[in-house]
Amino acid sequence: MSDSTLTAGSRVFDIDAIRADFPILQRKINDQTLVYLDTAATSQKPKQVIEALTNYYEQTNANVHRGVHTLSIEATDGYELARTKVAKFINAVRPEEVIWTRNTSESLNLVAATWAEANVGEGDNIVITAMEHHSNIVPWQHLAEKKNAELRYLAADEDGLLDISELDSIVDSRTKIVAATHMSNVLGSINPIAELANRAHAVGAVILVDAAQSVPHMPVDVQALDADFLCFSAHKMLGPTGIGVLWGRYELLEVMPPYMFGGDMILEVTYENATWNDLPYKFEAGTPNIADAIATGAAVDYLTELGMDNVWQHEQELTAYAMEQILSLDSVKVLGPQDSALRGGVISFIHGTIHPHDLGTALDQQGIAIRTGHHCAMPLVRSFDVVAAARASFYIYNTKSEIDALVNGISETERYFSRCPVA
Ligand code: 7TS
Repeated sequence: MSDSTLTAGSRVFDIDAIRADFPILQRKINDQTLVYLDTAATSQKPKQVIEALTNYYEQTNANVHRGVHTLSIEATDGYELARTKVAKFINAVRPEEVIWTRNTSESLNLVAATWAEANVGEGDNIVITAMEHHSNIVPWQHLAEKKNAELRYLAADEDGLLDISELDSIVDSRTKIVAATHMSNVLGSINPIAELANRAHAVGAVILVDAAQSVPHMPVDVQALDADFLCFSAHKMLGPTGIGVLWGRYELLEVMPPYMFGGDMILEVTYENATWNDLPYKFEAGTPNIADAIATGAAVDYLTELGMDNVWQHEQELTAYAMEQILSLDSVKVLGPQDSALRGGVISFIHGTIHPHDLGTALDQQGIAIRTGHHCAMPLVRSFDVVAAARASFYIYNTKSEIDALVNGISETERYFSRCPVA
């Protein structure tokens, strides 16, 4: 398969045309063309998203939900249209179920501080997995301590897949919430959310899905997953930084207390007290991130036009190719499922003799951007008896030639270090 022959249902997945939309891909890093393999940290942005931001500030800029003048009406319409686009993208029942937040971390904290604060009591338990990002661990540790509740973990097996053999005993009648990542940002493993949801609902618990690494890459349908809450960040899916989404089932959001207080989230205020606005505004205190919401709508348009099935297929093919190439290096161990069909486009690896930071720095000299470190999943990375790993992650703009560049870069770095005298 060449890089540009992937066919899409409705249009050709034309990698050259896609790459031409991303101005940053023209940049030289250390005199080499940028090879960007760090989308799991944040994605690059197409000109359509950048233009949505510029257009908004040049043509519309006004506050929302409060003006009768043209600019304010246009800003409000754009802001709400973006919400509707996101709702459709994840198949929400209604747009009011989509709450704008700052990022996945804030969305997770919102649920912990409102729904869980009101529903988790002493002796109850919260179930998460051993492969969570810190954002889906620390809020629960904090809540469990505060409420005298127990934090339980579903383990990962030796292939880096979620071990659900103990699901029925770990999720029990005292479980109030199961909070799990849809796709691990370290292992690439995809978790069986519908199965977790089934068990959670059987014991009267709710399920929260950390979809930071799935919504950008695969079709995600909140109804098909039978989720109760789902969180993601725009910056990992072609959108701007500083904006994210909490989706929740309407009936749950409706009875949840507010997270922050202030303008826009109230219905009526007296000197003595206040009543709360309808959804989604109850959770959107203060002037929201209007420009970035509108640009998130542009990102959703871009992905929708490509088709999420095609995005996923492209990444599956890249991942299969990358796994084959990386595993052919004797010196490298890949964390997580060795079968590329069981993972998304995130490959963390450890080199036998070269520290990840040295590898990352040497690759940067060759224009290749990867992430190194604990990937904000310290307990998981440490369970492999290391404190850091290197990670390459892929998106719509990556090609097989870039994977070749990575593999050659690793070999080149090996040759360089093998020539270094050992002190
Ligand atoms: N959950 C998962 C699964 C993530 O991968 C990340 C970010 C977050 C939550 C937090 O998202 P944020 O937008 O609130 O920061 N993951 C990464 C990463 O893997 N490298 O940098 C950020």
